[in-house]
Amino acid sequence: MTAAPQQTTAYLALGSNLGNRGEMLRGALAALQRDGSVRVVRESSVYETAPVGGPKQPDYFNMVVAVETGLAPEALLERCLAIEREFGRVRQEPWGARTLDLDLLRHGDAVVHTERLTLPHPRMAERAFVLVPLAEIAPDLPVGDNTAGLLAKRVDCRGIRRRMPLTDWL
Ligand code: ROI
Repeated sequence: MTAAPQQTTAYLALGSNLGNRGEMLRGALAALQRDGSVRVVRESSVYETAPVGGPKQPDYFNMVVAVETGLAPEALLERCLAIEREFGRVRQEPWGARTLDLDLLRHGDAVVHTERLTLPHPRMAERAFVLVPLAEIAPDLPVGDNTAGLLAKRVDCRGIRRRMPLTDWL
């Protein structure tokens, strides 16, 4: 028996605005947990959100999950990118519509600045479609000099509609 690797709590943001958006989110969570190295421990509701930035495109489904994982940040990023590919994401125009977007927001207290990965995620403090679901599951989580809960109260929430927990709804 080898000892289980040190577990870290990481936060992931999921988004989809093409195809069956709910199925995409649910499939992504199943794929993440497939080999036992990632376990979803908290799940926000699903929010339907107006697109921010980019070309004209359909509304998104967004949610945030907390996971426990022994994977290091780069390995977890690789896993997210592989699942995006599996769900048919083709990176076409930047900021354009996508079947699945899986972003790493935080990995414990890791601070990472590499070409592929910046942690904590540099834009999470500005994005209502991330802050609102994040505040639902982790209001005290630090985001910059603030907390997710405080920032979610201040951010412009127009265009963010709470749907329901993924499990109740599909
Ligand atoms: N807008 C919303 N509402 N949700 C997203 O997940 C999302 N993702 C993006 C951009 C194009 C910035 N806009 C988004 O990458």
